[in-house]
Amino acid sequence: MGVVTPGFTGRARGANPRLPPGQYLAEEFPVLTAGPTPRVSTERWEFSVVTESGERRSWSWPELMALPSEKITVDIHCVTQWSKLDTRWRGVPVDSLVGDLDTAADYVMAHSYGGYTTNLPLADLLGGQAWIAYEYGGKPLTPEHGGPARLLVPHLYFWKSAKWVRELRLTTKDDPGFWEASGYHDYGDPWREQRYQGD
Ligand SMILES: Nc1nc2c(c(=O)[nH]1)N[C@H]1C(S)=C(S)[C@@H](COP(=O)(O)O)O[C@H]1N2
Ligand SMILES: [Mo]
Repeated sequence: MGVVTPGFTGRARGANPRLPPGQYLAEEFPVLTAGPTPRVSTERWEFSVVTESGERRSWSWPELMALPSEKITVDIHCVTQWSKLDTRWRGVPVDSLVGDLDTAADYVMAHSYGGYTTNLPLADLLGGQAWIAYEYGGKPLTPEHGGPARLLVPHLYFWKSAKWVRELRLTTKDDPGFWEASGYHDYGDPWREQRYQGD
């Protein structure tokens, strides 16, 4: 080593500043699902938030649709290294679903139809950082991408954005979810490249 070839001194040279380390730009929208795609009709769809003491709040599809929603344009980053910029969604902020619940919980386990789980700090779902998203690109979210509704937490790696989300379970302890239990990072900040446990 010791020889520096001009033009190759920095990997970041000319790189898109919106791309976290180790990521590349995807034009398409890849589908990443562990297992089959659950088909959940909006008639039987239900979403709940449950506190550590067992207090439960549930919303039917019409009830979710009746809540104020937001249009969101965000960059998303998958741990398999694709990022997609300026993705457009509509959803209900998690703040309005969890906001005034009586809880001392610091963590959340998101549970999906089909059995997928992922863990996050409660604080990362609040403050306008996370949504229950039901539209993508101006259209209803397709089943492949988590429709009728998915969690959207764009500031963390995209495996935290649970598709077909069914329940947010508030907990006082940080238990690992599906990917976290097989070695993926508990937090998953793409800007700190927290891909695996220990990163
Ligand atoms: N229920 C469920 N949610 C999931 C997954 C999954 O397998 N099941 N995969 C995760 C992973 S690893 C990624 S990168 C994104 C992919 O979302 P997409 O298929 O819409 O691109 O969903 C996340 N949410
Ligand atoms: Mo992923």
